[in-house]
Amino acid sequence: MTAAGYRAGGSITMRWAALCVVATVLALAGFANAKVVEHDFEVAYVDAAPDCYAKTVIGINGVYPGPTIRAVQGDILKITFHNYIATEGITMHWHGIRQVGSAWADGTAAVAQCPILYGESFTYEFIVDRPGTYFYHGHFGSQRAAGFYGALIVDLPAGKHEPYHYDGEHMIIVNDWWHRPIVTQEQGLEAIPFKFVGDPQSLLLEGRGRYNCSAVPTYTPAAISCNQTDERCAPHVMKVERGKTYRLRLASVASLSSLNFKIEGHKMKVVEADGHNVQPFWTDNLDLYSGETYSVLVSANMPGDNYHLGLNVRGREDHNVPTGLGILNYNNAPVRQPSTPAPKGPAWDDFEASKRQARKYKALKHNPDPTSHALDRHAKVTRTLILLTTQQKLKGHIKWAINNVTYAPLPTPVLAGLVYNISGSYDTAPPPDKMPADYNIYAPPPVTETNKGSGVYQFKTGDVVDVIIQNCGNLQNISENHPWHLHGHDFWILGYGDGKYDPKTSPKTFNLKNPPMRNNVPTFPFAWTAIRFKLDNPGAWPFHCHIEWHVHLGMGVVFAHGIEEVRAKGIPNSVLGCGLTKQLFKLR
Ligand SMILES: *[C@@H]1O[C@H](CO)[C@@H](O)[C@H](O)[C@H]1NC(C)=O
Ligand SMILES: *[C@@H]1O[C@H](CO)[C@@H](O)[C@H](O)[C@H]1NC(C)=O
Ligand SMILES: *[C@@H]1O[C@H](CO)[C@@H](O)[C@H](O)[C@H]1NC(C)=O
Ligand SMILES: *[C@@H]1O[C@H](CO)[C@@H](O)[C@H](O)[C@H]1NC(C)=O
Ligand SMILES: *[C@@H]1O[C@H](CO)[C@@H](O)[C@H](O)[C@H]1NC(C)=O
Ligand SMILES: [Cu+2]
Repeated sequence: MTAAGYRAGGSITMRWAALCVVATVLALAGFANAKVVEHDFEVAYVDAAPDCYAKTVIGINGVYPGPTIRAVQGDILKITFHNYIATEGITMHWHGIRQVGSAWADGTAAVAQCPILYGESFTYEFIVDRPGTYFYHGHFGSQRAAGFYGALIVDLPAGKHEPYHYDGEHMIIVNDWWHRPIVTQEQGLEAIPFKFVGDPQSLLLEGRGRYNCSAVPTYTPAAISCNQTDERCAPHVMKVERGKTYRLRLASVASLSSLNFKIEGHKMKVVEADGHNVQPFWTDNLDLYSGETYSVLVSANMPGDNYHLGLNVRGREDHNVPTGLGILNYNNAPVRQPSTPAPKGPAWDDFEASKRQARKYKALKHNPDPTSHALDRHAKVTRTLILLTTQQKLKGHIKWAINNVTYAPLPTPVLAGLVYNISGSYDTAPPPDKMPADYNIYAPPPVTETNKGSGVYQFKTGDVVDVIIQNCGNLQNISENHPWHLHGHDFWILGYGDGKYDPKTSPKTFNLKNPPMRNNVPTFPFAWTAIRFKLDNPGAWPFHCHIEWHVHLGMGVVFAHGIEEVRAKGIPNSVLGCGLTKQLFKLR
């Protein structure tokens, strides 16, 4: 293991035009004491045993999960990745960071940049302009599911305070976990017949869970991999002192499952969602969809020494996936998992409970953070997209499609394709804005064959866009949650509605008073979700289901705007080199 080369307060070297952009933004935003936060991340396969079952994962500086990055609002992050994996390219996405003025640093393979190849290094350089709870994760293939992620926390500058009080804080990344390698899982999804990844073997808190090794047949190769006394799968412990209040930051990097988090005997006051403070509300269980982050306040005001932290599957039949367990430990008492029953939230199919909770999120009236804009309810909506999400087939392969197009990334990054106007780097025909008005969402598609595409929804800077995501059933007419994540922008959540979206009546139900601003939103079974956002950050930005296996099957689109501005500022050559960008260097 190599120690991360951490340096703070270093001087800014004007290496790229892009950095000048960052510096300008910095000066404009008036972050007086901004510093440069640098890290060196060496990426390699490492042996891990998150749930007692040894497995090769993608580690950073020899560890899994990756190190927590901490910075102050306004800081410039300069994170250099060195790829030591001989057989895989890598990229890193900074989830929830809008990349204002640095679209090339968003870390999405096929959209923002070329993958970082074996033996190569690449530096991400961007400003963290908003305080909050974020995370970073690989965005090439399904590498997030291979353990390639970590936390990113942005603090308020000294002297500024959140509109809530706490004495200490903790961070827990939650995840669902499989024993089979991602390449095997991906191959199954692409196969005919389709082989689904199935239920997770475990649920992890901060990279720790527990698989029942006695269930593994002895004298099999699997038995050698499973060791219940391996200390790497000792439960995660959250230490508290009685009488104090803690800010618990949570993030879900789950590949498939919607999750629900509980603390035995304790209520949680939800105060932050996806980097925005929200109107506080109390709950005894918290739904977390993949891609979401939260802060909850927990008062350590109970007698006793140890309480369960519990994580359960929501939204899809879990076939008894065991509760992921951690421990809330008081006053340094001896740590032990309580013998009380594991905490359980609502039943997996209690969607009404999830909808009630989703509707509790409201924007804070007086938000001290000016980057959390309130919705201008008089703003003219310049375009409305109604995106129907269906499961269909492409020459026998199961796919997810948006308005009858399954997104198939091409090898040239879309941003470079647009900036350099490279013919053939994406489909120039724009994908459809609307679903067919007479579409029956309560039945599988009448014609299951879909179309493969790499088109881009192009907008003008300043456009205000409403996007309706219409969820329906899969090929078996089973409808599930899909959490949607937007890169480069936050959006207002205007509302959720059951059934089919009606352009005439549904908008009347929108919350235009205090919609929360977020970058992630769930859709519920046979229901629609409406969001609005302003295109004010030039670049090419994916909008996709955050379920790793769904995006792999084409459940996403790309939005772009302001390419002239990106072109004027320039993108670094380090993001080029693959696909049709090779022609820019006149390679033979
Ligand atoms: C673990 O698996 C064994 C064998 O299947 C079973 O007897 C035991 O009850 C399980 N333990 C737990 C805690 O589930
Ligand atoms: C299981 O892990 C413990 C603790 O690391 C170690 O002492 C023990 O030898 C391991 N057992 C096997 C069978 O590898
Ligand atoms: C992009 O290239 C095409 C030809 O491939 C040309 O017709 C078009 O005008 C170019 N667009 C811009 C913005 O340069
Ligand atoms: C699909 O499921 C929905 C919701 O359960 C149901 O109302 C509908 O009748 C089903 N459609 C078919 C064709 O089975
Ligand atoms: C989707 O596209 C396929 C292939 O072009 C076509 O056969 C089918 O009718 C389309 N479905 C809808 C609902 O438009
Ligand atoms: Cu999905």
